Amino acid sequence: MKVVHTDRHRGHAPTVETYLGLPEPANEVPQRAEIIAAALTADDGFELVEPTSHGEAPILAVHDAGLLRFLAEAWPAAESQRLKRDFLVADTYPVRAMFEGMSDSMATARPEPIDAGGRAGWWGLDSGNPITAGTYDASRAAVDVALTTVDLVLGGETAAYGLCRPPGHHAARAMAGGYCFFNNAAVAAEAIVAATGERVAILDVDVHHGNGTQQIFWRRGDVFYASLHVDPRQRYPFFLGHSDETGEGAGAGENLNLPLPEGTGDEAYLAAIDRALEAIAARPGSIVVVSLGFDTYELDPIGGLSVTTPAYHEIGRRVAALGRRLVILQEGGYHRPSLGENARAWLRGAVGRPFEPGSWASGDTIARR
Ligand code: OKP
Ligand code: ZN
Repeated sequence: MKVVHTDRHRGHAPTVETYLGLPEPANEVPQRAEIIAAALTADDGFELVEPTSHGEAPILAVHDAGLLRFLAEAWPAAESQRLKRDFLVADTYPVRAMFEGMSDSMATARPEPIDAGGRAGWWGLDSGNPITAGTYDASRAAVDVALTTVDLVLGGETAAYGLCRPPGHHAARAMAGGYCFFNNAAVAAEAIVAATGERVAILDVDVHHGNGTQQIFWRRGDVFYASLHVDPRQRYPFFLGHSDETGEGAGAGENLNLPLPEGTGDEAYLAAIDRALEAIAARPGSIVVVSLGFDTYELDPIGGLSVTTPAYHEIGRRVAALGRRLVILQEGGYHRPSLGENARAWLRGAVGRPFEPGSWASGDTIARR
């Protein structure tokens, strides 16, 4: 299987994120992608290739031009304001209740702030998403990784894997958040629709609900979004991801949320995967975009579910058994010692190779139960 990867992700290198107002070690760090790339390099079934540049147009097909402009300008603007810190997070967010009773245009057509902290609130969802000096370039590279993975599959590969970093599924049309800046999977799905005229399904198996992907395709009948995730009342992004969110307009019935209670293990998770796969199989189309997260893992520090390494192999196998071509794009996964093995297991399952667990860097054996 071809693996699209570039060192440009390293530009986004936060060391700290804020959580409930206090600094903590960052979760979404360069080492995540390095560990996965190393594990796949060591397995001779994978071939690493560099992405090619695809420009701004495919991004602007799903994102507001203002978001792109903000992300390009955020760091230089923070520097010229002489903010003495090595990352930017918002000061103030335009929360709905601020505009209660006022017409919609009061919330949507106020002038964009000039101050970096206000502007980050205008374009951002949460205070745990640091923007650093290299964030914009790394985020553009992640989109190029996703689009190059699409090119490989449109060019005839049955499945290809894009090692996107930073991830993308929390980024909405006009909003960054949750370690995400551009929605790599949404850009990919849109590019597939544009190139093929076919319907596309997105299967999101990151532990968090992909609120951004849901939002982008909410009224679209040509892109089906199915997501398995921990109950949003218990985890980020908190305000979307419930099972009664099914889409509207042309997209009515084309959004499937399968929230799972904290602690859910392999058996119930695999049953939910089958529900999502049945829904995809019932719809036309020959390509599935997978938003692949390993933060469902039993030891993930922020996840909350309890999926194991052998289950990842089985999930990859079942997804491939759809008989559709797969554009597999990396989202989250924060238990770094297991990331390489979990990626190998999933991707080997997806190409019909046997589960052959290696060992983690830590030497832990829990993955082999
Ligand atoms: C991104 B993706 C942890 C706070 C976590 C944001 C989580 C974003 C996850 N202390 N806040 O879906 O893996
Ligand atoms: Zn996640």
